Amino acid sequence: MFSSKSAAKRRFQLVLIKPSHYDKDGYVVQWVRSTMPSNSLAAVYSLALGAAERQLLGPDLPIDVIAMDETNTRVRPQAIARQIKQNGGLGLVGIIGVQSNEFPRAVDIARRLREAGIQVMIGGFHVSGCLSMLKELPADIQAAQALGISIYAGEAEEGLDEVLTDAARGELRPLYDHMKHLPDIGDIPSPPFLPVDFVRRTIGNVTSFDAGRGCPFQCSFCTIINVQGRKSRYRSPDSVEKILRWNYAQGVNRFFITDDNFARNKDWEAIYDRIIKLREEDGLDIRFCIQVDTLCHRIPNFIDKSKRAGVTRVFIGLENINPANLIAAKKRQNKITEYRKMLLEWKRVGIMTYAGYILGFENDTPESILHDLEIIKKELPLDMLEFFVLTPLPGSEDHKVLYEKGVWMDPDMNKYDVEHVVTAHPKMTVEEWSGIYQAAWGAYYTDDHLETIMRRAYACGINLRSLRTVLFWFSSAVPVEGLHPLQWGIFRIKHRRDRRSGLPIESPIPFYARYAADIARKVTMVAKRWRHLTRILNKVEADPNARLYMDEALTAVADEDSEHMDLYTQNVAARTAVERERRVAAKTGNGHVTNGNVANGNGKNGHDEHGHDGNGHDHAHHAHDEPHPAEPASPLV
Ligand code: B12
Ligand code: SF4
Repeated sequence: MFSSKSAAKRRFQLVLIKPSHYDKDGYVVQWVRSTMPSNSLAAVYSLALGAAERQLLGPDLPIDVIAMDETNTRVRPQAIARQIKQNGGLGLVGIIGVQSNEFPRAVDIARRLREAGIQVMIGGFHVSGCLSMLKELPADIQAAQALGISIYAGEAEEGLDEVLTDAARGELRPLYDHMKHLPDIGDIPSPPFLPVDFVRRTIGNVTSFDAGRGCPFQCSFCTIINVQGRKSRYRSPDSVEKILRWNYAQGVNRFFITDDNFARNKDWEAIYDRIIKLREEDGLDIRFCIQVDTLCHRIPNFIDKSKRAGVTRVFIGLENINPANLIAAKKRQNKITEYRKMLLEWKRVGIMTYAGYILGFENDTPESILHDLEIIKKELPLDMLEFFVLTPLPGSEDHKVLYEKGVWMDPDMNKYDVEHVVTAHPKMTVEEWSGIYQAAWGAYYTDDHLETIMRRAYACGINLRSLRTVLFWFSSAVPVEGLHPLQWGIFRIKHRRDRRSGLPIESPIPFYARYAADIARKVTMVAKRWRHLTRILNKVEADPNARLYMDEALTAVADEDSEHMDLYTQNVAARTAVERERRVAAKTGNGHVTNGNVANGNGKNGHDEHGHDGNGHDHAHHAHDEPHPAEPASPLV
């Protein structure tokens, strides 16, 4: 628990909690150290500190801001209620950045606070998504309001002051709806920030911030465009510099930029230029992980400037390799004919790639998914692949359509973590769909393929020791913990009494016996997997020819690919997509079929025909992304 506090009699207590969610047994998912600090919490915490510094509630009512992230800190509603009462009884608990899968836990926390007479408000993607897409409030949000929980939809940048003022008068409204007006975040005085003690509860020396919000594309499964809009809103380079310097001054120098698509941040270049100046002229050792789309390589300078700006890892929304699925999901900007070229470009500069892959599009079957994974392993020069179950997340067009048609969707929001099947599929039973999600991890991260990934990386100058950590994390989370890698952490904490409402509190002996057995099993598995990856790493490093490694995936993109590569020939949809791109290429005078047009956003076309062989041997970046020796490396930056 971290608080900004000074002495006075009556003090307004603002407690900000980023909630976790429940595991399959109804216990809170919590770690000694969790994956990374929440930017939603950083954003609201910083705005709240700003309000406290401005003495928003007057000189006689100072504000203490206390933040906690439940993924690494136990939340004790009674202790919070006590603290508010001890400080004069005025306060608000804000439950922050609540995703759909976290909503049941958020309500459980709120219920106990409401019973103690404390004012509580819930904000974040679940409530914002529902308000933006549905005609009426869904039952779970109405039930929360019936408990006296106030709901905040939309962004806090222009609405937090009003909330605090109302809360100080004890007059919170049941609903604050800011969905119609998306605030300008360019130069706000309080951009996202969390103190270093907070960052230390997560892995690595990493914090997160959003350099922008919004994405121009229109994927039907996406919530972001309906909550944050399709127009790019972004922080100024000055504001980004402020965030970086604040963190650098407290010893935090790794950053996850949370923009869902940093390549479509309209000001990406000015932001990069500022970061490059900080690195190259002012000597700040800062590094980044970003998220981009599959056409980012077509934006002039984007990849080269990413490298110079200290990007070490990049998340890419690959989603699927069957064009029929991509078209059905309105993900038209994803062109399979661009995938290899884009991945080779990242390889050329030695940046690790993580691709998201969604399972359960309408043409998917267990067999087709396994078949597609083999193609990916053979033909795409990709490092990490992470799997998601296609989920109608509240806030997405998919959810809205099913909701309005009255199609069954699982009412338990705790399952909307993109790992559970929550609706029906035209070609797979629920068991088949869940089964193939579990099986996909093992099918991609086989021993042979782990070695291939390391060999490709070594040949491209990627630091193998950093890669080992990331491969370990992404290949082990599901088999060891049964959780997606983005939800994993170091050492699972389970509190017997922190169980989902409605489930019984277990007696201590069976609970602790199972907990201890679980820990022993996991520690053994983790040690075994780490040793195994180390053996593969040593084998690759000991091979005198390892730098010369070459395979089909690393081979330069060529016209003939479309005749023999399975990626382009495996089915009618793939062949049609190649034909279409061939026609576009002929019209625009571009040589390769891999030269489709950028559909939207920064859309600068037809550039950058380097013909790299993906084997750039840019060994200058060796050891660059090594973590501090005393710090467990982050799987993200
Ligand atoms: C970074 C990120 C993460 C990070 C960190 C989480 C975080 N919140 O920072 C990590 C990696 C941990 C993560 C994990 C997951 N994530 Co995530 N994540 C994001 C991402 C890309 C950015 C979050 C962010 O910083 N947004 C910017 C902030 C400032 O916006 P915000 O959260 O809406 O907060 C603003 C307002 O809502 C409001 N507000 C919020 N709370 C409150 C409270 C009060 C009192 C008030 C007044 C205002 C207020 O003010 C804030 C400032 O303006 C979002 C997409 C997105 N664009 O937001 C997905 C997103 C939130 N994640 C999503 C999902 C599904 C997941 C995972 C389930 C995926 C997985 N299988 O691993 C896990 C679940 C984690 C868990 N439960 O343990 C979904 C949630 C959709 C939904 N309807 O639930 C999103 C929207 C992406 C998507 N696919 O649609 N995620
Ligand atoms: S590219 Fe990503 S952020 Fe943009 S609409 Fe599609 S899923 Fe959403």
